[in-house]
Amino acid sequence: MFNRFLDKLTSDIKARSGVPLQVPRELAECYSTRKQGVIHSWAWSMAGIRRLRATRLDAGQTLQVFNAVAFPTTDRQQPLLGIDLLHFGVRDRLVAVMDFQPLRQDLSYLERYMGELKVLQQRFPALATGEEMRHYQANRYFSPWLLFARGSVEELGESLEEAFELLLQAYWTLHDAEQPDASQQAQVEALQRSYACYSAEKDPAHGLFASYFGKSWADRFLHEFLFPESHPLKDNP
Ligand code: BLA
Repeated sequence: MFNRFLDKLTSDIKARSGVPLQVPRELAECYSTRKQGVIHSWAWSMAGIRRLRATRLDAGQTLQVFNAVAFPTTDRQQPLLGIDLLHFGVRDRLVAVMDFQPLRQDLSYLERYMGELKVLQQRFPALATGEEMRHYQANRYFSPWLLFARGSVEELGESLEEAFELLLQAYWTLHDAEQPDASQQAQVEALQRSYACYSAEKDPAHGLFASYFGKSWADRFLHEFLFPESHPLKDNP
């Protein structure tokens, strides 16, 4: 059900001359041997974005997922783009999270980057229902204006697609306006690494991946593909 989201993202990446990054074959595509399900992943780099990754999990009526994160080059302090959309078909339950994930929470940072997201939140109240977080802390790498909702396709579906397109557009506008600044590079690198470690630790998807593809695949996917900077043994640029 999220193919149109993936198509929109990839066509934007193409229009911006994104270059595919190599993803190890076993991580790029994996069929479950335990349940009905397949997971596909892609990654690109482009001007000002060192890594933009996307994942589609197709487990039929049980679960559909579209997940994507953009990691800007470290000469940019701009937030990461974070998208996590899930649909549990049997119960018709959508979980939709879309955010400009901030590296810092101080007011000047938020004021500098979150204006357009705030506008989107006001425009799509159905997608910003003040859901409680159970796994993550809301003030760590999530903005106060994230779009986060749980509900049925009928309740959320239409606004979700529209909001996704506008969110992408707003992120590109923010991205194009950003002035690279190499003087903050070490700090941004540390903050992005900390985001990756935190996200890898808290990611509620690990158990789900393990149940479909086994624990060792899930560990590898988490530390090698989703959050390579969280890898305890590798020193990633
Ligand atoms: C929640 N994300 C979830 C849940 C699952 C996933 C199973 C719990 C469902 C629930 O709360 O009802 C699944 N996450 C995935 C999958 C991938 C993944 C399959 O990363 C893999 C590719 N999560 C992100 C990003 C954001 C994010 C980039 O990966 C930011 C927008 C947010 N996911 C996010 C939030 C929740 C969530 C805020 C709710 C968690 C909570 O309640 O604390």
